[in-house]
Formats: sequence, C-alpha cells, structure tokens
Amino acid sequence: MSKNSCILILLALLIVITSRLEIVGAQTCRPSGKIKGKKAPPGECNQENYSDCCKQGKLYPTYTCSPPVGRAVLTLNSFEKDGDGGGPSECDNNYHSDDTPVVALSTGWFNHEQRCMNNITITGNGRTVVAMVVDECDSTMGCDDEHDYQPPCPNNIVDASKAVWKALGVSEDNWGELDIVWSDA
Ligand SMILES: *[C@@H]1O[C@H](CO)[C@@H](O)[C@H](O)[C@H]1NC(C)=O
Ligand SMILES: CC(=O)N[C@H]1CO[C@H](CO)[C@@H](O)[C@@H]1O
Repeated sequence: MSKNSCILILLALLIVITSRLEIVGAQTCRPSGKIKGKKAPPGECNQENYSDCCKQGKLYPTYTCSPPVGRAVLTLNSFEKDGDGGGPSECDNNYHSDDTPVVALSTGWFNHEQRCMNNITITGNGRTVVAMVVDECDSTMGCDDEHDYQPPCPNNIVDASKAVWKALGVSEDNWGELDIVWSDA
C-alpha cells in the first residue's frame, strides 16, 4: 500500500470515529446548572408520600434536556389541591383527582408543553397503563416556594398519580420509585 492511501484510510477512520462520538454526545443530556438547597420555612415542604425536601447547602443539578424517550423512573405525585404537587397543573391550570391516571414529565420530555393533554403509555411491573400528561416536573428550578421546597426534578422522571401506580398493580407499600418504559400513545 502506498503512503498516500495509508493516510487516506487513517483519515477516513478518524472521520467515522469522530462522527460516532458526536452522535453519542448529542444523546447525552448534561446538567445545565446547579441550585444550592435552601431549607424550607416552617410548615412548608409537604413530605407526604416520599416527597423530598431540599437540604441546606446541598447542590442539585438542573437540566433543560432529557434522555431519549423510553426508560424512566416512575415517582408518586398528588395533583390535588393541597397535595404535594404544589400549584395547579401547568397544562390546564387545574387540579386533577389522584384517582385519574395523570402524570408530570421532566422538563426535557415535557418539551415546552408539546405533550400537554397527550396520552402516554407506561409499562412497568409487567403491566401497561395509559396516562395523560398534565404537568411538568421542573428539572430547571426547585428549592423555592413555587416548588414546595422540593429539589429540581431529575431529567428522567414520570411523576404519576396514585391511579397510575394502582393500574400497574404495585402494592401500596412499594409505591415510591419504579423503573418503567414509556412512549407516546
Ligand atoms: C387520552 O385518554 C383519555 C382517557 O382515555 C381520553 O379521554 C382522551 O381523549 C385522550 N387524549 C388524547 C389526546 O388522545
Ligand atoms: C398522592 C397520594 O398518594 N397521596 C396520599 C399520601 O398519603 C396519604 C396518607 O397515607 C394518603 O391519604 C394520600 O392519598
């Protein structure tokens, strides 16, 4: 092989490798910043049903992106007035009964309200349920009054009403966190 064709082959290889790295890079969702935890004032931060409160001084990463749609962590949320979800749902400015299958999605998946009132299919615990997207699980902010002094949402969360947990057949003492797979319905 001539020296020139050797160099050409090496160059071609280099291009293939770097373009692959770019694809991997585009699919990786990195933090956009961090928030320093503030302690909730007395009476704030409803710790009902496994909700977390910000810890003073702890750094929480924030995200504007989410991983590709698919694998996620299911968490429990209340969408009722005075529940642990804070204010009314972002999509329709209403509260929702926790007996209806509704969810909030991490900011990247919520995608500027693009999925509002759309249904998604959630599979976990060997069962499948369809639920409606009504709210955002804010990955960009937290540890303030608006977010009930809870940390910013991780970027891979489907935050669901108890109706979703029931439909998946998860016994109540195992509610909290569950690995699931979801897709647009
Ligand atoms: C989502 O599902 C609900 C309940 O089955 C249904 O009433 C609603 O029309 C569906 N929404 C969309 C956008 O398909
Ligand atoms: C959303 C949700 O599941 N809320 C529950 C939290 O826990 C209390 C007490 O166990 C229940 O009454 C709520 O329904």
